[in-house]
Amino acid sequence: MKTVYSDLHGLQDAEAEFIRGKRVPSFEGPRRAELVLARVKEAFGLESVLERREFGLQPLLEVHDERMVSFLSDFWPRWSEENGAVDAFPNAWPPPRAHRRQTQRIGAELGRFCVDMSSPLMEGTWRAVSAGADVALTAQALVSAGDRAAFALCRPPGHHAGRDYFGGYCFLNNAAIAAQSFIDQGASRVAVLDVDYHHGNGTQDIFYDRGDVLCVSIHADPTKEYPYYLGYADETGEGPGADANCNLPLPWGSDYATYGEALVAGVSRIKQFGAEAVVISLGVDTFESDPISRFKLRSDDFLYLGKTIAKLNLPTVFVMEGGYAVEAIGLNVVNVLSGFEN
Ligand code: SP5
Ligand code: ZN
Repeated sequence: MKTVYSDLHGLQDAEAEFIRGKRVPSFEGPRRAELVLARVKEAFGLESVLERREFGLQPLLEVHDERMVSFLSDFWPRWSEENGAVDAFPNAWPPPRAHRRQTQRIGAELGRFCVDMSSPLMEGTWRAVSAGADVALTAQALVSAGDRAAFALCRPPGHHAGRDYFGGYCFLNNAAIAAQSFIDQGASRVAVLDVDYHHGNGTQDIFYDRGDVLCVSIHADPTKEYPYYLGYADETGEGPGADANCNLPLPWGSDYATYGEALVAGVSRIKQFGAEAVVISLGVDTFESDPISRFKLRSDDFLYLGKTIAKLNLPTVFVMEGGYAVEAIGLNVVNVLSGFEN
């Protein structure tokens, strides 16, 4: 399997995030992708890694609000002129029923789009995240040109980014952008299977009222875990998207015995739906030693995860999402991909 990678991800390099009132070193950083890349090269060979091609803004605007995309691309000069070269966190958010009229303060506008305190904007954010979207689109293009599968080694991740908001370390929804691209190339039904520990709230948000993209997410119970406000089993889609959303929340402490059952259920939903291609939001933060998560998957379990996904027998784009146990992230990702291939 080919892997698509761009080192521009390194421009998103947050020093810190805020967890339970404390400023702590960011769990999401460049080392994650570097370590995955190193393992991929060992497992699949140096020549299996390709640079991204550039696709421009249009594919981003198919799934994201134009105002958010231009906010992200134009943010830094305005912010740094006012505040200096300091990572940008919001400190105000519009309450429910607030006015939509634009303020004259960049920090106040930031709170309209940024939903939490884990995802600072910095000088290189736009270049990093637009390169990440191109990585996903390049992998999608390989698959649409006939490769059975490809791995988009995206960083930062994307599945928490909705149509017009970002957060959870995510800015542009790489998996949604790839899924939409299959549709734009003529597929009538596509599925996104999100195996990250956290609910793929952004992806769900983007496709919730659409019947052409089925979203299936297996994740920790949102009553206890980020993203909290979405990810419940009774969210099944609306309008033309009725019954095209499937959430499979699992309790803290779930191991592969429990996880594997949900995975088989999710995979059979995708078969039933009649998807012509699948995009996997590949987070490995379900790993037992993940520092911010509470599932109990072992490294070998990721082989089975990959094997089960392969049973779909569909053109498959893997898109990197979470996973913060950096010492094992490369092994866990490569296990999914190898399990899929063998
Ligand atoms: C893509 C992705 O995996 N994003 C995850 C964002 C999670 N942000 C909230 C983290 C809350 C951590 N709470 C538990 C801390 C244990 N020390
Ligand atoms: Zn996650």
